[in-house]
Amino acid sequence: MKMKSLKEVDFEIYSLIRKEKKRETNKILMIASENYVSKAVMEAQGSLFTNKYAEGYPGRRYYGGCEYADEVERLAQERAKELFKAEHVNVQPHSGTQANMAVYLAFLKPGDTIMGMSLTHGGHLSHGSPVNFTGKIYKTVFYGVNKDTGYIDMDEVRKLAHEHKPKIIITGASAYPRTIDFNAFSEIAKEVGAYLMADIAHIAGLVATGIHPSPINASDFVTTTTHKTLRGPRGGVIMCKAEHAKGIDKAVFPGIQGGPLVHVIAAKAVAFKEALSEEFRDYQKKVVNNAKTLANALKKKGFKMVSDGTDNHLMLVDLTNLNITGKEAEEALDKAGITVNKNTIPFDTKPPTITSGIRIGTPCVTTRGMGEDEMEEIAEIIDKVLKNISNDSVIKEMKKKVQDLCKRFPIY
Ligand code: DSN
Repeated sequence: MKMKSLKEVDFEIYSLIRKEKKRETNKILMIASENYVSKAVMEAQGSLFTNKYAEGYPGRRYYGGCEYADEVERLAQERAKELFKAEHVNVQPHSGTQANMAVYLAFLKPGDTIMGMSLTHGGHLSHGSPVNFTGKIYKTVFYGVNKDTGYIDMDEVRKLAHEHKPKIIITGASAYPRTIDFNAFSEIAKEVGAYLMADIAHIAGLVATGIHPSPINASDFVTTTTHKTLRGPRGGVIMCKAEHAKGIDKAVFPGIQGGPLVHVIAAKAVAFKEALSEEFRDYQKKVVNNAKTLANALKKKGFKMVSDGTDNHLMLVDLTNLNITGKEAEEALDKAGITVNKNTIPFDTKPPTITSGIRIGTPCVTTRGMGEDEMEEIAEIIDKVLKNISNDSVIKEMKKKVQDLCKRFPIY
């Protein structure tokens, strides 16, 4: 077979990749769940392991020719175990939601009660949202944050757990800026005889480097994505105690998935190796410092933060005092070259398509090498844009500043 380049075979897709590269290069990406992977991760993910079928697990596959796929998967497992100090790891889930789904399939029956953080308070779709399979298959109970403090209301968690006796309690969030007390969740789960699952998709990089407390000992299951703060390829992972290993592995394959994505598992292995380095720990420290600096700078300019700040890689800005919606803020910032996402704030009165807030994260800008000075500059730009959302000349002026910052901190 004569191999042709992408440009020759499909110019449309080739051009779109070029455009995306420009977008990722020339804009300041501040979506808290995104990151820039290393070239090594991309090379592994773009490798010819995409050609290989490997249903099953290392040493017990349903296909021949898996000797190298086995080695790849074993390396990924061993590195993940070392990184998170986990007893057992499954690196096959295609995504974070698939990882969660496998835990539920393994240990719950349809109609069982699951308890998770409300989506509008910062939780995730796969933690019981009515529009997700979890909300359709299981009975759901939601806890949230305290209205005054913005912190998870552990008294409410305990009260609801005792009242509803869930089979599983889910901790972990997509838009929660504060440290999660996994031990407190564990105590409550034990009191009511529930399993505890910690979904650390957002904070995995912080957990891996000890910057956020680890839920490994406190939980029965820990799930994560690999592409957020962990800075790997898009995908999921499940970690669990050895006693649950068989159930988890059977639930992933053949329970909910067929052939694993060996090329993605190879890229996960590379990312885990990178995450074991001192340099990665330093990166995670900077991610958190940058988030704190940005949140403080915005606060000084009069911005209101849910929970009044951040302990991790993200912040949730409550825009109600500015009288603009999350949607308007997202659009105005994007025009100036800063990409964030509109986000509901706890007790939001606006729908998720509009929202009263925006979520801002620092993993991408920190990967670019930006530091505290740049966070001050970004706060200045965000402030000017959001206080002048209809003023095109201010937006233009801010766009220039964004482009200048991007030039000083190239990505690849
Ligand atoms: N994990 C969500 C996010 O935080 O962006 C998407 O599912």
